[in-house]
Amino acid sequence: MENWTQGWLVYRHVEDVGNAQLTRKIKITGFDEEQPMVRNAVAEFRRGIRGMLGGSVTLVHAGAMREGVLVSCRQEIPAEGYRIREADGILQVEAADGPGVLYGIFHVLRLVAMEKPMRGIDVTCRPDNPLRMYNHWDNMDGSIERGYSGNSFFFEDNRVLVNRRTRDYCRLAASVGINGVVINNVNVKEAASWLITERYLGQVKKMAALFAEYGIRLFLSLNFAAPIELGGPDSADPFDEDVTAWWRQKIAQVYEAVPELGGFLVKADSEGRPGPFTYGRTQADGANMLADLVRPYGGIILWRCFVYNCTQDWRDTKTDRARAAYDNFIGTDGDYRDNVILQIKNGPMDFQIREPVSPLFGALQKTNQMLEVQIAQEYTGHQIDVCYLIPMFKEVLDFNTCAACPSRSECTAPVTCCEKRSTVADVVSGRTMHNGNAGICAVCNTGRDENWTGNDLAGANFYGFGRLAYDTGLSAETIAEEWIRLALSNDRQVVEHGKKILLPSRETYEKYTSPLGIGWMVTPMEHYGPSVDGYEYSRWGTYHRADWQGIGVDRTDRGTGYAQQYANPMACLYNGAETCPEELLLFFHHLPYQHRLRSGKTIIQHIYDSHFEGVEEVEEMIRLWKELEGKIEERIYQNVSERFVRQLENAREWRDQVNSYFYRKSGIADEKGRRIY
Ligand code: GCV
Repeated sequence: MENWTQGWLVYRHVEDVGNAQLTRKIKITGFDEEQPMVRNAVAEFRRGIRGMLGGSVTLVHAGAMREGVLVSCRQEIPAEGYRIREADGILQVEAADGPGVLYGIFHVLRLVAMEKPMRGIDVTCRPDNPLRMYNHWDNMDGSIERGYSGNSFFFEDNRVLVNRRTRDYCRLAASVGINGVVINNVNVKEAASWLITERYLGQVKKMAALFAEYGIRLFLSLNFAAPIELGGPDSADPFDEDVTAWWRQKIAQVYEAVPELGGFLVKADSEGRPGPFTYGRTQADGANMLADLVRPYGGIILWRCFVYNCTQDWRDTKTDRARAAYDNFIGTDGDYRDNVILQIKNGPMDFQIREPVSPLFGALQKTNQMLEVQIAQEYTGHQIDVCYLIPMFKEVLDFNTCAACPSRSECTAPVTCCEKRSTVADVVSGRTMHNGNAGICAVCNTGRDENWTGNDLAGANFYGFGRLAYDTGLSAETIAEEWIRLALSNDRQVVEHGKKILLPSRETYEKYTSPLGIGWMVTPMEHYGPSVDGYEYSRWGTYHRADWQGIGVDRTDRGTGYAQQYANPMACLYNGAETCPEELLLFFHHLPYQHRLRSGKTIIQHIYDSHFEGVEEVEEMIRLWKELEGKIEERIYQNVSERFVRQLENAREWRDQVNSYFYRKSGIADEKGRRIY
């Protein structure tokens, strides 16, 4: 029998801080009680209150209520938003639509779960981002590309699964405001191409309908070469009339069967995938062809910008993978239909533990943009190591692109801010664009493991991404605390220790892995554990360029010129070794080991120190975790403890391999005389 947990919706018994009286009854006005989202909200409410406060909840159909929850319709409230206020024993949840009702109820349940009194409350919430999505890289055979928590719960043996677990997934997603989900891998393998064929449309429809009950639109990843693969014309050229005719008929067939479908996600001309470049067309030509065909059905095309040369010669120091997204897309700015959104990875490389923000944000001025982050911990510890990623996503969202800066085209003295900020959050919220087609998505970290995410603590990323996507103003700490209280316990020590473990964990991981923004140094293909030269002489364009004198990639105007892809204030900042933020120093500069950082330390000493510190910090996390034994569910305690053993081993391996490597390259000893091999 397959078992799974309820994650942060476990609704364990909590103390009544005066909320019980307010939540014994629920009444719906202005909405049809039978509308699926409203019905699901009520069912969730009853289930949650029963679990947390005991007793039952009455659904009141008519007449006045002296105390209870009153859900009502208020057209003035923005789409997917809600207001919660209490007066005289009535807790009003007001919204204009079904998602608003669902989100409002989940908010109430969150407050009850965190033991927050609701008397006198008055809060209004609305989503900061129009699209808030999980992208799953699940394959039809049930495997998951970069999956670290078991097989897929969407697919098994080339079948689409729609069952109780699918519903629980929807509940988890909706509870944090997710409103779009791509269910299949962007690397659309043969079997997955069949998802748009008759054989599968029935099941896809079933899943899309279930998703819709929770305010979630289902999207599919599409193979750009589907016409060829599915027995249509022998081409995928977007300008070929036979090709467009094939797509027109195909898309009509898909939408007829699945009218709820949100649209398609496309990885084209990337890592061996076919695309418009194959036919001498631009990325916009490819995206627009599909966009025109899905428009009559209200569909959108999410078009990924992960386009680069993955057959580079490592001897070639001029080609720079970091430049690729910008070089391939900037020339097409303004060429896209308004139902196309360019989906851009947060950094120019590939989800490393530290990267600068992609220069496409802000540089694209007339194109809808969506931020893509990765909560699947491909390069950040495989959900064995703890790595709470919300602080990183906050940094990305807060990054000032300088797009609106008056001196964006002059090279003034490097500045870090100006009066007119234009952050990534501004861009992807659609606030700076005309039609509001924008948002955030995360490559998801779930699988069929009992606890959804492999390491229970990785649940904080699954939860936190959704919360942040809905409300980018939330702090990483607030989100961490919410998740701990909901998923682990309200116990004071659990909350405090939990935060002490989660909040610095991204920097801890960075310390024991690759230093100062250089990235990689991972075991090739697998991407867990150290291999300093693993990719150094490969075709992937991911080099550290270390020799006996120094390390780093020169991406300044004397090197690959990548720094110049940013608006001038940022370009100037990154271009100078003295002004470059130190955590990114080796991303932008090739420097001698003896180069002094602002701390007064040399680069080589920083490498040694940070690697020793990283391991010490893991030891401290383990110490804190051990103190929680008996205070949290035993299963969770054991799950995380077992992973910590592996994390410590991993951290030590990284420390020793990286330190020894650079000691051997540089011949410079550790000032503190510690053991280096
Ligand atoms: C789905 C990286 C990963 C690939 C992934 C790719 C992408 O290269 O290693 O597994 O492919 O990114 O984002 O398309």
